[in-house]
Amino acid sequence: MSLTLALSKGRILQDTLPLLATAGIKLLEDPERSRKLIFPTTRDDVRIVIIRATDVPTYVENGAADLGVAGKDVLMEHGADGVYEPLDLCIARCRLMVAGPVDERALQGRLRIATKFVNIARAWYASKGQQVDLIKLYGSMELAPLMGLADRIVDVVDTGKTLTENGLEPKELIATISSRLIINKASMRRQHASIQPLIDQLEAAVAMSGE
Ligand code: PRT
Ligand code: MG
Repeated sequence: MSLTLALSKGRILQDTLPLLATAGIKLLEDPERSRKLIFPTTRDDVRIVIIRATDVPTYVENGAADLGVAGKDVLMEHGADGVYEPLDLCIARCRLMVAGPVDERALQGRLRIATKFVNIARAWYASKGQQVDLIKLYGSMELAPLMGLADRIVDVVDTGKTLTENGLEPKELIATISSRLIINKASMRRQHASIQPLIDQLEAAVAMSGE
């Protein structure tokens, strides 16, 4: 039996690799410099697939990958009931925020909210009993208020530089975010003997990196 781990390029890959190294899992080739999508590792029984961040929960939920690493924002948006989420890897930290123009006139009527996180935004405003119009975007949310497409955006914020440079500011904090290890439920039963030690090693690595 072998394990397939789903990761996304960029910050999640960069921050997960050092944690995997402590479990003896290293890539033989740099995915950032390759067009391949499946990568063997130094462990014969572990391979890594590189996919879009938002696709990681789908692969793991359906068992196409046994394990994955995904931002809590992505898990909240996807609805992660179908997977186990045993470990906070404490990487790729950021905040999920409502943001809007620094200079804004008094808002009237239904707010127009532009976001790629429509489920999160819907739940957030529903919890406040506020009726809003949601506008689904796939990127560059910061542009929407500047162009008059929306009053506010819901997006993840790290340094806040992107907001500032576009005349926006955080208005409300929805959640603090970090990336989580997720595991397919059937894999967890069938391959417990190889998955549990991996969780334990990653947990130790996370604890070490926090010290
Ligand atoms: O980029 P792509 O469309 O392929 O997918 P993605 O954006 O979902 O993936 P990726 O790799 O960019 O992000 C993966 C995960 O990293 C997200 O799901 C978050 O959990 C986490 N993360 C941490 C972030 C950031 N920090 C972050 N800053 N994700 C995105 N950003 C964006 C932010 O929205 C802004 O547009 O980066 C830009 C710079 O942020 P500031 O605040 O530092 O200016
Ligand atoms: Mg991105």
